[in-house]
Amino acid sequence: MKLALIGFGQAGGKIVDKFLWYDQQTGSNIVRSAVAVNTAKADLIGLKHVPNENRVLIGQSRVKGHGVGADNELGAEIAEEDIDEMQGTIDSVPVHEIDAFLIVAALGGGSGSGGSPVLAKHLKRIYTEPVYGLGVLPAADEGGIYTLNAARSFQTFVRETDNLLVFDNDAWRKTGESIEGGYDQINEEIVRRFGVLFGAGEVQVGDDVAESVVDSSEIINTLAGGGVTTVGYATETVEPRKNKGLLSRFKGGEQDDGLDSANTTNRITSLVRKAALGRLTLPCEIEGAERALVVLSGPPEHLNRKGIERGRKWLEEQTGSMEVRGGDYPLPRENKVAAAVMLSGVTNVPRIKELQRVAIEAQDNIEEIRTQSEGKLRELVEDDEDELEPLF
Ligand SMILES: Nc1nc2c(ncn2[C@@H]2O[C@H](COP(=O)(O)OP(=O)(O)OP(=O)(O)O)[C@@H](O)[C@H]2O)c(=O)[nH]1
Ligand SMILES: [Mg+2]
Repeated sequence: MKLALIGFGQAGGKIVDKFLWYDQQTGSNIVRSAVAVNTAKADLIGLKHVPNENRVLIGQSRVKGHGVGADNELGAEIAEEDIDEMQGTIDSVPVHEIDAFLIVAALGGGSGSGGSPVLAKHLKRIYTEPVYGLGVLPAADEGGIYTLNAARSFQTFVRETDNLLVFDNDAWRKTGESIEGGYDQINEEIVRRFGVLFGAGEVQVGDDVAESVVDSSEIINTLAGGGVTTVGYATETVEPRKNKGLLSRFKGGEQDDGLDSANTTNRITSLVRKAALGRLTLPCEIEGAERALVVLSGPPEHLNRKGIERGRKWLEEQTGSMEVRGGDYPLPRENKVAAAVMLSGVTNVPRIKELQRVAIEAQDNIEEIRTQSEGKLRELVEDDEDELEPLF
């Protein structure tokens, strides 16, 4: 399907930049337009692929191009004030050519965390196309303020979007590696997972004929109804037909694909299991997910309807949902088969409960410390007031 991507804040901008890179690499053709919005000038300059004219600096009169320093209330205020500046650039998006908007932001900071729910609300008022969010949660050890920002933004962003796709930095940190150095890899993981899904709905009629190609309407219907979405992914390397053909000809063997269909079916079902039970973009219990979509990508001779059908049935049993869709995404030149599983409307998410608990604790602490220090400052300064005259 075709998307208008809007990256809000530093992480949002970097991830959108990476989506453009992914599009170039794979020819997946999902990004119809890409916009980056930020209060920090340096972050916008640092982008590589987002066109210059689509980089929008907001809040200049308030923060002089230096970011909002993780103050997401300020981020939200600035977004409200400068909504026309953003809209001015979004006006250049050929809306009749897109299937949806996708606003990408990290929820732990300030600009994207505060601004993206404001932008989502605005876009939903103006356009009939769905407005989705892709929200990145902070790692658990980033501290109280990031957690508090994320919990407040999450709550609002879910409400203001047609669906919120979530990626949890905490689940993806590699041990022993600084998260800073790891962001590039994490961002690649993000665009690969969501890219395969959105790319699936972009197969052209007349492309290598698939058994049951996923259409963008199936992605939209899986996301419809709102809530929170998580994505699983698993791959296995296979031998592409070209090499196989050469090899078998060399050996004087059979000329057809020579693939055992039972093997193909088994491989597909086991990949679907691995994808759904392995690490999800937002770890959660898959039982109770309202809707799901299974996409199998890879060389067409390694895909079959029976495998997808079995994987789909298995997912129905596991989630208890009656709305599990499935299909192919043929990629003739790939040397791997991949299963991407999108679980929408998940509700059993311990990580979100924990995030909210820590956020409430942080909020109470911040309030208490503020009251205490006001008292202490008064003690420090006013103790002398009997004996000293203030200057004015
Ligand atoms: N996945 C991912 N997360 C990132 C990246 N950079 C920062 N983060 C996370 O994003 C959060 C900070 O959000 P930023 O996007 O830097 O904040 P911002 O929207 O620019 O807001 P301000 O800097 O406060 O103006 C932290 O929780 C980080 O963990 C990135 O490249 N990838
Ligand atoms: Mg920033």
